[in-house]
Amino acid sequence: MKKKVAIVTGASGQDGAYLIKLLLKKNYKVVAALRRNSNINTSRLTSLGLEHVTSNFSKAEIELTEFTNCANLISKLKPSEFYNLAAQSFVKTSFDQPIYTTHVNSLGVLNCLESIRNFSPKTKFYQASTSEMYGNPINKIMNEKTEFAPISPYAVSKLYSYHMTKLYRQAYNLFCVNGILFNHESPFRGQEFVTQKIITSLVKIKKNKQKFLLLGNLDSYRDWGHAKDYVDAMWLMMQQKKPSDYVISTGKTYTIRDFVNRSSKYLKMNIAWKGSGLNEIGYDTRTNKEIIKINKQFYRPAEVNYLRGDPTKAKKELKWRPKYNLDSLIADMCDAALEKY
Ligand code: NAP
Ligand code: F7E
Repeated sequence: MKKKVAIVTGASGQDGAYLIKLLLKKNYKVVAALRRNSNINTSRLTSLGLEHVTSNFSKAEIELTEFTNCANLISKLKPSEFYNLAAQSFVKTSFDQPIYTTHVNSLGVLNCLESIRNFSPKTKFYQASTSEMYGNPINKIMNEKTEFAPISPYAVSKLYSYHMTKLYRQAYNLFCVNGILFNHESPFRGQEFVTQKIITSLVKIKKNKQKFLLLGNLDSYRDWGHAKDYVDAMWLMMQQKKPSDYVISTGKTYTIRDFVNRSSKYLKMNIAWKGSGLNEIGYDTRTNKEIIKINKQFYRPAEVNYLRGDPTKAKKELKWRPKYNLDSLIADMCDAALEKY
């Protein structure tokens, strides 16, 4: 039987690497779509053994904001599945670069959708939508029916593509799905995101390679899962008879402070807190040394305070079964950091 071809944008990112590995395991021919960089930045792919071109794995250049790049790649390969994971994905940066963020996260997605509509209408399309689109709703648990009220340029840009993805499904009958994914982490998580920053810093502090961990708002709640589980859900969405949108989350939520406490416990560090607001500190109870400080620069102009997703639809319709919980996610990230540093 002829192998299915899948294109994955954002292939150098956290999810891209895990998804490509999964698709290759499922016997796809995979094209890793990457943008030009002055340095080779495919270390995540390399660490999964994906360095060289093989009969099933190749690389292609794509800059999402360049329509011709999207159109040429899609019209040439006419893939069975197109996973759009590329984005300016850091919420804080979106406040400093709102126009760039919108170009990539909104118009870039429209470039892909238009290319599929015009040149390969049988291609199934996955859009990496996000729980950030909810903002701060009244509901304490969010599902596919919860109203969106985005409060960052990132979230607004993603809401545009969410609606476009839905529109191309409804207006042109294309197979287009939105995965509304809540925060997901892994040893591949970028250094600037809070989970990786906490774990990497605690490991370095433990090994006397760093003095302090500087954080922003400790009181926001996040629903954190493992990226490996979440790429399974992406693939499952694309195998359904009918395209639809799905929330992917754990259903549990914890504060940033909880995440620090659980990570330090795993690393056998004893941290206690004192003070409040900008004056709060975390200190090592054995040495009395201050190791965590709050710094205003890590606060955002507007904050999503509480995220907790209801994955009932995905569990029922996709039979999605995540394997990790918060503690096994933390263990995986800590073990990787301990080995690295
Ligand atoms: P990530 O690690 O930041 O990866 C983003 C990828 O997009 C990188 O490969 C990056 O390439 C690429 N990219 C950025 N701008 C591009 C452009 N103009 N043209 C082509 N490629 C571009 O993100 P992630 O955590 O894997 O997330 C994957 C997707 O899911 C993103 O769309 C993100 O917004 C969304 N999402 C993530 C989460 C989460 O918790 N991780 C939750 C919900 C939704 P470079 O390496 O060259 O920079
Ligand atoms: O922040 C707080 C911060 O940057 C989480 C992206 O993948 O998930 C991610 O977005 C929370 C926020 O992720 C620091 O204020 C405190 O409340 O790890 P984060 P995010 O903004 O939730 C969503 C679903 C996506 O779609 C995004 O692409 O942690 N926080 N102190 C801090 N955050 C950071 N980064 N650094 C701090 O020092």
